[in-house]
Amino acid sequence: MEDKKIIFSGVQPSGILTIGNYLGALINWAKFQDENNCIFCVVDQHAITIKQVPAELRRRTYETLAIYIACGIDPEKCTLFVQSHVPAHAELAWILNCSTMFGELSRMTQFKDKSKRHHDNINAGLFTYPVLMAADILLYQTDLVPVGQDQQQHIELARDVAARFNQSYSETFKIPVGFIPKTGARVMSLQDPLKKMSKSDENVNGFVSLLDDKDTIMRKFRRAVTDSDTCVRRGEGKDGINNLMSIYSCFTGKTDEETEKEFDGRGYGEFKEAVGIACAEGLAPIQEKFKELMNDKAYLEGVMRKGAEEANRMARKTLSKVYRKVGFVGL
Ligand code: AQP
Repeated sequence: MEDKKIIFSGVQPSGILTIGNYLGALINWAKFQDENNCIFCVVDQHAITIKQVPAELRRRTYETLAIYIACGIDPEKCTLFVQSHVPAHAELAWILNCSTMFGELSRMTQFKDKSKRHHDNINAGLFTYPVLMAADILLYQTDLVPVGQDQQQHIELARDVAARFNQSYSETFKIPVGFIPKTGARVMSLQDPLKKMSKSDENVNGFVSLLDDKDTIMRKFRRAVTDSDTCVRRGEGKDGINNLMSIYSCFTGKTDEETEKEFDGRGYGEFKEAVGIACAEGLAPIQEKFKELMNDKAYLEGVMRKGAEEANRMARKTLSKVYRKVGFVGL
């Protein structure tokens, strides 16, 4: 049992999860759950770095948890919890803030992107977001963090901060490693294939939400921005088609060669149709399970409660070690 690896990851309840969140992160989480100690969190404290409507945040927290379970993450095998139910995250983040340099945080591309997108609300939380994320990961002595490509820089920061803390105060944190999938690590917007697909994109045609119905999914793929070529083949400058080919591969398991052969002599229109169908079929069972779960709030709250107890126990252990190391008086 002792050689089981600890896996930690989370998603912000800042919108309905997209196929980017699913293919970049969630789809891999379930693969780890039989062999490892998996801890998956709904990171509501991260979500408020961008303005949220409180009632929507509350609803989306339930929805995100329900989506985790609907995607096959089993609460009997994993610890599933909500970040704000475990105060140690915010507490450790404060300590780590004091071991993180302003310059390091200034280099984070997500901060730069989000401050551009939300220029009227460049708050300190948005700036220190990666420190809270480091706390999330380090509290559980995590070995592996399955995330999409966009989080790689934040994982690097978590590693640097952990190593620095260990060096200053003696061995305290395990140094985590990021797990980034080969396909699906960076699903791009359907409207701007140079931009990452994001659940909070103001252009709803840019993303496919996990809860979109079949007609909506088909419409979004039909409208997907491509290029003036007609040949379904990967290539430079064919970002839209490259993206659709990755999505198709994730949902069907087909290689690029197989896809190119399948659509040889057929146009983009037919290919978009096929991607839409594959996606809608892949999401249908998740949507069905999701609906069932959302009708049983008591069950979801039971999962949250049990998860919070387990997570609090693990997190407290690391936090008290940290408090001792930095010289806080324990009573
Ligand atoms: N487009 C994507 N392709 C692959 N993976 C992605 N992830 C997000 N977008 C893509 C992965 O999903 C996990 C959870 O992300 P998050 O919600 O914590 O934050 P995010 O990366 O900022 O995701 P969004 O959808 O872009 O959220 P908003 O719009 O609220 O900022 C992470 O593992 C992430 O890599």
